Amino acid sequence: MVYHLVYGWSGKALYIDIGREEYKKISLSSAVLRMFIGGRGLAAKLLWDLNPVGVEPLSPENHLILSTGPLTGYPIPSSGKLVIASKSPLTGGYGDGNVGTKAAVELRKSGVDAVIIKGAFQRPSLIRITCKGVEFLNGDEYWGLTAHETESKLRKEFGSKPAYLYIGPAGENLVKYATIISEYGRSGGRPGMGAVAGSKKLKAVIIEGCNLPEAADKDALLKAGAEAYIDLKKKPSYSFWVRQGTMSTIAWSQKNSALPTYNFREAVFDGYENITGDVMEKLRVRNEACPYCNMPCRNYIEYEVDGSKKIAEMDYEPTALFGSNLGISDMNAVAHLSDLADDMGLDAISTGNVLGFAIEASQHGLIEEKIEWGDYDRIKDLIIDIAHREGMGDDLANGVAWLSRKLGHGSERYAMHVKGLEISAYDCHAAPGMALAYGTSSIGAHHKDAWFISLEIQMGRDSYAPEKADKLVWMQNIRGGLFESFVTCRLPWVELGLDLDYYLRFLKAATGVSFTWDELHTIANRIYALIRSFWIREFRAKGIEWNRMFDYPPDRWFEEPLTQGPLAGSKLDRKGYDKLLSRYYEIRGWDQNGVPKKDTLESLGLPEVANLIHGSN
Ligand code: PTT
Ligand code: SF4
Repeated sequence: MVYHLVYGWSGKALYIDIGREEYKKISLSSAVLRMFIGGRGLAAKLLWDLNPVGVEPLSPENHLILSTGPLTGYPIPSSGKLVIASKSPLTGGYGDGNVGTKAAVELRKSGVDAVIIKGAFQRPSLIRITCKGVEFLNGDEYWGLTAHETESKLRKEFGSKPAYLYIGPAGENLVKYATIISEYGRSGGRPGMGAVAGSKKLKAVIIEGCNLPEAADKDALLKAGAEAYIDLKKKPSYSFWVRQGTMSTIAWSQKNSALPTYNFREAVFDGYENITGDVMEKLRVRNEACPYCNMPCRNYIEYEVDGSKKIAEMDYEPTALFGSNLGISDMNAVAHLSDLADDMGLDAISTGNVLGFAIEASQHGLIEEKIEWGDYDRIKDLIIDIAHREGMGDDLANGVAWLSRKLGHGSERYAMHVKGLEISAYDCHAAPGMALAYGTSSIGAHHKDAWFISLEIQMGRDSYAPEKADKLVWMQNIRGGLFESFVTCRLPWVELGLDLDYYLRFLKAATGVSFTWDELHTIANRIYALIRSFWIREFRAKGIEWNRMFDYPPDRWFEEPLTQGPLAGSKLDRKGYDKLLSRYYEIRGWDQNGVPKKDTLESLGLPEVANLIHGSN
């Protein structure tokens, strides 16, 4: 294969067939890198090209991808991020997640832009990636360990220099929303990337690199990075951000009737004041940053559980989903449940949703056992049972879409998911634009692609104006398309308002390419069209034709108005949502079933995708 010299990228991917214990480096052409950039874009392209159509997600033929982008690991704000992607066992579509850890930097230093893992080990194993190559190691002694135990044992055995990505019991037991964990509390890959690793009997990836890829203009990169770091520190919200990070969102969501409460039945919670950023701040013992970040938001608190003191990392989403969504108003309890999710290797958002659904279903008599809101002890045990697929946990491990299909009796109405992925922590009874963001996100209901509700508050909560769809596409392109492909943390822009034009400078200095915003938006449109096509291709392989109903949020938000708080009486309007969705498709160049049109795919440089989706004539 021809190797194209490119700055800012390595121009290579490491293809590891773990079933055969073989590996090779493959070239990534400069054309592909320029069309998809890296991270999510590159992962989507690799999955489209390499995965057999209709592959069973938990079979050896499904590929697990770790990918970085041309900005990852350089000395610019918050560049220590990595994408983990695969076909999802939870949704059957494209799935990915983002982890902020040293693993991102070590992977960049290992001489490749992506690692592609195929096959399955016969017995529990580890892989070690260094600049010299790949080693396949026995993992028997690691299988069965929790995530925290795994990190500690890896550090003891391999030292503190390498970085580690690994699964907990949930991944081993193929829980459909198991994630991949790193540095004890970083969790990535909500739609079951941990289960994909578990199905391959891959307990951990150890990465130790040597050199970052050469940048086109190192001095310009250092200069732009240094300016951006200084700018960030001068931002008015900087000091509040480093004190509370994402935890300040609890009070914000309560104030704005967006805090998921009792399985998204309500959007305000009576006990919210016990789980706020202010409470967290009082218990905080330290905060940490992902690599190259000068606005640390990883807040650790000391809390008490069963008479002993422990440390947990606190973020908004797990706090809301284990707190208000389950009727728990105690910071110690929420901290312990969040830490347990990390230790088990479970996605906290999906776990909180599944438990909320189970409590509600039990109250409707659909589950034999009566589980009460706020029953911390039972909830704690259920999390462990889910991770080990024991008792009721075996069913709960399959996610709310599966569960509601099994239980029936109208429970689909309050199964809070889109395309099978459980909803993250923003209630949308009074937020049609945010509902559309969930409806059209690339992986199912996740706020990663667009935290639209912040803009929606300025645009009018009850408005269905078409501008909301226009703005949503713009926001998705930047967040879900570009930050996920650069790959850097988006929060310097989202939370502190770092000027986006810095990223043009970073890209130019890293790659030598003078990207324009027009070109970058075209790239993002391409990534969205390719990911949508991936879903369509995989659903067709199961005999399901794609239609717009896949882009709808759950019925609860349309049918059961809020009964509490200043927005009591609010619910979504179906016709209004439908109009917004139609407008969204129009802007993206997709037909009214949500299928990218043939000429859209062709104009985005995806003729082979157009042929597969629409036929060749
Ligand atoms: C992310 C999702 C989020 S998004 C949160 S809190 W958030 C939850 N965190 C979990 C956790 O912790 N433990 C656990 N067992 N499950 C969890 N599930 C949830 O996972 C995260 C930060 C945060 S904190 C956010 S908003 C931003 N996300 C970014 C992103 O997605 N892309 C990007 N380029 N930059 C981002 N910056 C911020 O990173 P997923 P992380 Mg995570 C304990 O993984 O699958 O993407 O889902 O990434 O390293 O933990 O950083 O209020
Ligand atoms: Fe990590 Fe937070 Fe910094 Fe983003 S802002 S890089 S999530 S510490």
